[in-house]
Amino acid sequence: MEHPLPERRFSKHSPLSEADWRQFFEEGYCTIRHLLSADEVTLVEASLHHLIEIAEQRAGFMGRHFDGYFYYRGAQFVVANDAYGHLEKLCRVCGCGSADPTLLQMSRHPKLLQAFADILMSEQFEHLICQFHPKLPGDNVIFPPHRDVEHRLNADPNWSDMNHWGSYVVAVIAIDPAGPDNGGLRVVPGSHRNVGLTGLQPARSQPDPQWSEQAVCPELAPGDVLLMHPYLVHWSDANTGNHPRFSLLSGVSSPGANHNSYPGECTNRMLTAPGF
Ligand SMILES: O=C(O)CCC(=O)C(=O)O
Repeated sequence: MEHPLPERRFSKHSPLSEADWRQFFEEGYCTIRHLLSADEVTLVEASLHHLIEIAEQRAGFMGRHFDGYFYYRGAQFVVANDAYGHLEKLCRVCGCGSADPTLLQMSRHPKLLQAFADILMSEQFEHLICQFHPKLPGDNVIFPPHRDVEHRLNADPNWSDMNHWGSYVVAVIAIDPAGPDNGGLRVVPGSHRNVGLTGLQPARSQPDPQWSEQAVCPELAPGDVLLMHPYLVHWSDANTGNHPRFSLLSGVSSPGANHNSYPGECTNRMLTAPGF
């Protein structure tokens, strides 16, 4: 049976082809190749390395076995320290655009905003997520199976599906090559279907044994973007490879869907896609 599709209203400047757009609604995800240029990737990479240096310096003040978060310029660094009080792992930096203007700029890249407008069917949206995931080899950072809507609901029990098609989209911007060998994202095509806000259970508490077999791990090159539907089941395993898997995440919601503040002074801003 064909999955129903919304009416496409903002295709004019969108970097998504008709096939990409359909795939997003039919399978729950799609990719955009080379959204960032090589020069833009290099700039982002330098900024992300700087965030790691900040994490290493500041973690020293947090003490032995510290496992929690601290703020720097409004960005929330989620870290764990070892027995000597050194940084053991940097799990993520939420609201990282607060700490670095390049990251904010790239998380609001004009082409990305045009894709967001196309998916959310609105030229305006609220910027909620601007996040760095380092996923260094051996750091053992994992993201268990979940649907992003679970996080939206945890943050805001009054979260509303304003556009009736999920009202949220996240872009995972690859800064390093990403795939099954370095803890790449695994997505379960079609797992966003027949899911709604009412009675939603965490994917973790009701795992479907078929997810592991059905999951795919899209290979991404630096500058590529994976777009995910908020009801899509996804996860990532530890990076057991030899190369980092840096990604910059940017997530936006339909106006009126969210009623909570997200970490980072760069978040909760209403954005308008250019050119419409
Ligand atoms: O970056 C990853 O490996 C996982 C990201 C993810 O699952 C999320 O942010 O919802």
